[in-house]
Amino acid sequence: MKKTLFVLLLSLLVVTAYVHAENGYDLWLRYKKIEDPTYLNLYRKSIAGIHINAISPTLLVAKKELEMGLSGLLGAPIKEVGAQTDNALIAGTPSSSPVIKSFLEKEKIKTGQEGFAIYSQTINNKKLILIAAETDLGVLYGVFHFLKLLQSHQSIQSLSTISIPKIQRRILNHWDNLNRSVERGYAGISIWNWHTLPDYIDKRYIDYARANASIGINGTVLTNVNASSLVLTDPYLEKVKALADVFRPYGIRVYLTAKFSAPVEIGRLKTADPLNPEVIEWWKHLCDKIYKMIPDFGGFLIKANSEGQPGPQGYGRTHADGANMFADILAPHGGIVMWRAFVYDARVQRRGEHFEEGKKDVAGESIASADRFKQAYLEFKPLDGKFKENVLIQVKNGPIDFQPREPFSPLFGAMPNTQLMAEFQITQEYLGQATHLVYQAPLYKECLDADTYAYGRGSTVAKITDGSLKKHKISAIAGVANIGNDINWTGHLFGQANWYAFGRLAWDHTLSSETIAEEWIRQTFGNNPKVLQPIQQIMMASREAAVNYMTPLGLHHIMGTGHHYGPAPWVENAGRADWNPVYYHKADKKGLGFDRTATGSDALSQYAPEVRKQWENMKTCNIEYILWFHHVPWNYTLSTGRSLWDELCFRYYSGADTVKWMQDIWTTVKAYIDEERYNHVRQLLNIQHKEAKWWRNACLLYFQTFSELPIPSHYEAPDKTLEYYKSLRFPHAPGINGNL
Ligand code: BDP
Repeated sequence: MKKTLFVLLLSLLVVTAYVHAENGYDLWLRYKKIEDPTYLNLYRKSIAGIHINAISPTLLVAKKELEMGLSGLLGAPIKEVGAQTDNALIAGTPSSSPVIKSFLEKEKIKTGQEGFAIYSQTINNKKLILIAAETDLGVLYGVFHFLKLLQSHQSIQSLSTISIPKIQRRILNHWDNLNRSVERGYAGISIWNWHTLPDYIDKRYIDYARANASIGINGTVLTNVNASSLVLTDPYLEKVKALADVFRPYGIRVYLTAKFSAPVEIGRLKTADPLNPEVIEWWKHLCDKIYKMIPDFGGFLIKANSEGQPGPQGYGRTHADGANMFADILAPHGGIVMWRAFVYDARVQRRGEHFEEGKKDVAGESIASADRFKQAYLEFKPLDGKFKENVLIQVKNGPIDFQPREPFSPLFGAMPNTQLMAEFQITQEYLGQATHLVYQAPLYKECLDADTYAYGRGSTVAKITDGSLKKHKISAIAGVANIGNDINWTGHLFGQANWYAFGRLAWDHTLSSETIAEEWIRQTFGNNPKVLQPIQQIMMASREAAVNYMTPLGLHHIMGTGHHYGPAPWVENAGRADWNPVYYHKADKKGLGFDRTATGSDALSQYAPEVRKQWENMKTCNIEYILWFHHVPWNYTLSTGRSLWDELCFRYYSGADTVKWMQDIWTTVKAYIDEERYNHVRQLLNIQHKEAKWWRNACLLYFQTFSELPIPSHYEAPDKTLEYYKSLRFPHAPGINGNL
């Protein structure tokens, strides 16, 4: 008897532990049984069973997902029913289902290549829910949308939704190396286990595909932009093919990074000159091979003549020559070239060289007016209109490098005859890496909604990226992934929200950050308002807080060298002038900030007159960008009524205080979520608060050596000296090659 009781108790314990164990692996696709009886009964009543004629691999995975999702959410296995059953849920395309066919025809609904329609219909006196699309992939997207409605307690009574993505290619960029280290990755090692591929298909690959499909991501670049040509060799292509086969039913195409020097490195040619016939032939042969193995291969992402990567300029050719060579080869296969505009090499002096008045750099620009900010525009604008139809120029959101806040890159408004795609960073290289909670939708939106004025008012970065302004043929958007093999995928649980937000905005850039946060929270933590509201508040405040405790008022690039972890505004000895924080903040006795007006580097001249006009005047320049464009005197009175120095103190302190507030708010959700995830976030918020104060103290003490002004006495004084902060070293900080 005792023994039975013990076994019973033990199994109960195991079950409870299982039920409550939430390590984050399931992402936003948790499909837990709906607890609220009102919704549970309503949904059970409205869905008698499902009807999907799974005639293709994509419809099959859609069916499986629906079965898994509904069984989980409704707490009982879902039945398959006939199409004539009252309350049947029917999902399909015109080829898989006559009901769907006549519905789409009757309603004249067009869903295109990837869109879907979800409608409540009464047909022959039977109430039906239809998930209809012209393509199988549209059905899969519709299924995920429908499951989201249930997970987030939405009404499914009178459905009439049509959803079509605004951007065609919604792509993750993995900066993953073949040795499984991840450049700027903070969530473990790469999820691609190259060693066991192609024979071993990790369940993660499938769950990765499900997660991406659920938010509409339809492409993945598997390898680092700092590329290895090895991935283009036969054994690796076999592995790439295995992944492509896994992802195909989920509508995800595989892309690779192509190292420009591959013909020399693995092809034994003497040159990689893009105009050399042998080189062209070599790439052509390679691409023929790839497409035989992977017929839907997406194409190449290329980082060339940037940060030491080889490129066409090494052969006296232009970016256009390089990109077009690939374009011609990929075109017959339907592939595209994503050519990155992240370049800043040519015109900045190396260490030991000095600015010399009148000296000209390679492009004829005076070196004294050099500014890394201007480089991409200077190199790419002259090439506008010179790229082939299947080339996209991939432009980082800002002109420098994924800083906590950047103005939009001037290139977005400068190339009317070129397809431009925006690149965002999901991984938080400069945003606290994987220990800070920073919800990035507001950052993405700030850029996407920015008006370039290039083609009149309303020429937003979003409309340039989605191709609608200039009626471009191909549109795309990229996000640098924050995914690794950590159990919860992203290191910080809230990193998942950034992956989610990128996908949602790639699908529909008009969604608000609040809406996306709400969707994510409901699916990730449940629908209790006592969870939803506080977490949404935390998320919405988090990005501005990070800007304030790291780089307020337009400061940028003042982080530690190499690993980019923590503050180091004092660094002045890095290998290139423009790797040094001092190059960017230009603090001196007079003031702070980079003069990019006509009296300075004149980078502002790269923007449309409307934008330039606003930002070139210290009085009208948004305070958030002021130090991006002006060298502001310490005692200058800003629009807030405070002097620059006082405002700087105010922002640094309020940034760190906001993190304290986030910690307090987080404690209020304790009773309503599982212990595991509660404690995970609680501990990381402690780190974030500690590091926010570190940033604040180190930066203020350093800038104080120039301003010579006191930190107002009502603030808590820094508890360490500037020397202490300067002495800190982090040789094993994660995210740089070799540091796994
Ligand atoms: C910078 C990263 C570096 C990347 C580079 C890039 O520090 O690791 O290789 O961007 O985008 O942000 O190519």
